[in-house]
Amino acid sequence: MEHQLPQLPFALDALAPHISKETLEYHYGKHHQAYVTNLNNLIKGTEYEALDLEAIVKKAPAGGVYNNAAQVWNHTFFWNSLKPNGGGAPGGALAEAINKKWGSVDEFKKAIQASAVGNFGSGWTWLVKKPDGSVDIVNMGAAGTPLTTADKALLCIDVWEHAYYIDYRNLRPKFVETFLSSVANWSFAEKNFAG
Ligand code: MN3
Repeated sequence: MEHQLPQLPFALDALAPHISKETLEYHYGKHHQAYVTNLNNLIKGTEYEALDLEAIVKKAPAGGVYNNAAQVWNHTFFWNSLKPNGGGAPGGALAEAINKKWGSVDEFKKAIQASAVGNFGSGWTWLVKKPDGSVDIVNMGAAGTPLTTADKALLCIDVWEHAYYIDYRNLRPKFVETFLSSVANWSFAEKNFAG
């Protein structure tokens, strides 16, 4: 099957000034698009051609097919982890699970901020639901994704430099802080936690 760049769930300028239109033109329009294009080229004539995206991520060994498929899936998940006028705090059952693990939403925010800032090099910081129903923060490098683990992804932060360099230059801590305060999509995470 031919993989497509999904629609962004908001306008390119809808997250400004926190995440600029220019960042999204590159990050969505060029980086995410390139992963889609690369994946389509790599799977031509292979066993992966007939599989959907999640099946490819789960099946492909380390290498180009895996990297591009996982990056396509991760970026789509990341766009859904963002929303205009987001931030604030999670609610409902997710908030209860967060309180149980970290004591409070504020302590959780400190923990995910520290994890994302400390995720060395290019990668992803995930809030996940574990098989026992508890929540945790997982750092992954490169194209790492919870899809290949027993955990369920709830929300993610892309900490590749291309996610923040135009707006924040080298200041990843400021980018993560702004993600949490202004654009995190907690209703998406709550839905994933419930599902
Ligand atoms: Mn990215």
